[in-house]
Amino acid sequence: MADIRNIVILTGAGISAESGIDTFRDAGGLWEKHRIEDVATPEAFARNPALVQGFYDARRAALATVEPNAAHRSLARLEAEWPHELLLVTQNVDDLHERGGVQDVLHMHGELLSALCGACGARSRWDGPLSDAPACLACGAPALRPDVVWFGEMPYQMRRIYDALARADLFVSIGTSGAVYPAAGFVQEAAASGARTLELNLERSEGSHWFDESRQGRAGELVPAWVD
Ligand code: BJW
Repeated sequence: MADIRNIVILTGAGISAESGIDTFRDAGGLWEKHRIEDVATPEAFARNPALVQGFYDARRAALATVEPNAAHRSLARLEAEWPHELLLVTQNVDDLHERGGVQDVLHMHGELLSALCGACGARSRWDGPLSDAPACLACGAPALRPDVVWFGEMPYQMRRIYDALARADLFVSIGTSGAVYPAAGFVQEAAASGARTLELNLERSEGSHWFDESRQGRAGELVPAWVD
């Protein structure tokens, strides 16, 4: 790593799997139990808000029962010790990176423990059931929605992410299937800027061929081994 200064790390559901959080596309994953069109689009929320809120409320409740794992803690150690620029971008809506000790996490697909005002866009921390959420503190609109990025919506902080990818010397993707854009395209962005690219995943992802190197295994083992 002697010639590396700027690092961008992208994480996905696989990094939280060993903590006991369901991934989306693995066998038994969330998209086997729920149809995307029923729970993860703005149209689904407009059609049946109670169903969508119930889906997210169950995942919020489950979050309180799990703990960060060795992979989350290793990234916290790397962040604390890395002397140059490091941006951790997660597609995950859980808070396990923060609870594992990472100071600065960019949640590009939003956060379970946050509510979003559909009227004015204000975001507020809310860890209770969404049906009990108060009116928006900023504009008074009564109905808040999950603060997550659904299909067809713009992920958060794309400018900051693309700027970091343009400066990156190393891009590392951890525990993501590479099935969802724009995150699936970050490896090509980073490579086009001259970064070295590394994938750490249980199996080869859909975009595995774009990486300079791909290591297969559990994040709880691969990530600490890479950080050390
Ligand atoms: C382990 C492990 C262990 C397991 N250790 N590994 C181009 C072509 C076609 C379509 C599109 C396109 N560009 C955009 C689109 C549309 C769409 C899209 O990508 N569709 C695809 C299905 C093709 N994208 C969007 O709509 C996005 N918005 C958008 O593009 O806006 C326009 C725009 C244009 C230009 C620039 C910027 C924006 C929004 C996407 C929102 C995704 N939302 C979700 C739900 C969030 C809320 C929630 O959590 O409910 O985000 S969907 C779901 O998938 C969730 C995840 O963050 C995301 C990615 O999943 P992830 O993390 O990869 O999980 P899995 O389950 O897929 O994979 C887990 C991996 O871990 C597996 O590989 C396992 O092997 C591995 N693993 N155990 C290590 N122990």
